Amino acid sequence: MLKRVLALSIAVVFMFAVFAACGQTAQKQEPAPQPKADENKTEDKKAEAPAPKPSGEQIVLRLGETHPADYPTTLGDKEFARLVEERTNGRIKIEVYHGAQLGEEKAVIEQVQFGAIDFTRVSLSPLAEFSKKMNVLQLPYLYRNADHMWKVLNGPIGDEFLKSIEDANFVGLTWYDGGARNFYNSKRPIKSVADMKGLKIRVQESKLMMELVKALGASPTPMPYGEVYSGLQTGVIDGAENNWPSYDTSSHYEVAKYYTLDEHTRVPEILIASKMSMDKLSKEDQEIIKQAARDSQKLQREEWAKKEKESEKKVRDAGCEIIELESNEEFQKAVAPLYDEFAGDYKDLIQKIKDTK
Ligand code: BDP
Repeated sequence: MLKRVLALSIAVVFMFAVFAACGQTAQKQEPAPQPKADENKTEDKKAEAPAPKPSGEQIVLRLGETHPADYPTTLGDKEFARLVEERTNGRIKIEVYHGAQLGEEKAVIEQVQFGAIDFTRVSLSPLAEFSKKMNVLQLPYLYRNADHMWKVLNGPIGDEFLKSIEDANFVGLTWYDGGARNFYNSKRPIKSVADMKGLKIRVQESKLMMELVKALGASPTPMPYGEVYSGLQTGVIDGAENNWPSYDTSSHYEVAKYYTLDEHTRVPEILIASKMSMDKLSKEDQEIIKQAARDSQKLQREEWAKKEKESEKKVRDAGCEIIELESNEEFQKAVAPLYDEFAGDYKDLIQKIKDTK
């Protein structure tokens, strides 16, 4: 709650600063007002290498991230920030606010849209609500495996999608790994679609994810990530769905021990900038930022591969029941109608994705 109030007041103060600065023609941006540093944040600061001496006016930009400080996406964000700072000799500083300090994903995306927050790393699911075509890239069972997904994302199709969100006032910077998502719950092992019946499943704030859960016979409850643990604990929801690292680091495995490897979606993570913030920078600085984002993907994916294994081991050791399906065909069939519903206009594009080798 306190976090929310804090995030809201930062947003209000920041909006005021943005409006106040509107009449000015200068390119420079004043450092944004800072939230009170929490303990983690203080640790972060200590851990950072000393910043290179800035030459001239320093530009301070903010990046919002939902995950904890050592989560693979946060490490990717920090690598991005480090590269930008290094390549501009400290002239552009990007502060990474992890742990949803700036708010939950949907609220942060809204603020990025009107320039109150400069960058965020989010899941594609909530972003697709702002740019519907993005739903294509999170269709269930779209990619054959992780390699296939990376060929698509790092090729011309992925580039086109990054560009496509400019219409919604975002600049797509790069993709990060988010693995495959699986269902988990506190009631019973899910071994077939029939076992999903009647379960209350939390979903991201995404229409496609709601319909996916409905198609499997369960009842979807959209909810911000930060509220899921208590939702499971109090029985407001019976389950949710996520990849290994999120199942682990959110501690959901403690309160929902049945985890079924159905791999219904591979939802890419995406790093985006506010178009309003980018437009205030010179072309050269925009290029530095875009390149730094692309270059940060390597570290994020390495960290992801490590974390996936660690998290799997951790939740198995903790006694969670992991259900391996002989085949997920039954799940695939049940969710197939979503292709027409969410991507009916993009049949050729879907074929191109499927044909990507
Ligand atoms: C995680 C994503 C995060 C989402 C979260 C969720 O990394 O961005 O917020 O799932 O389910 O896998 O909301």
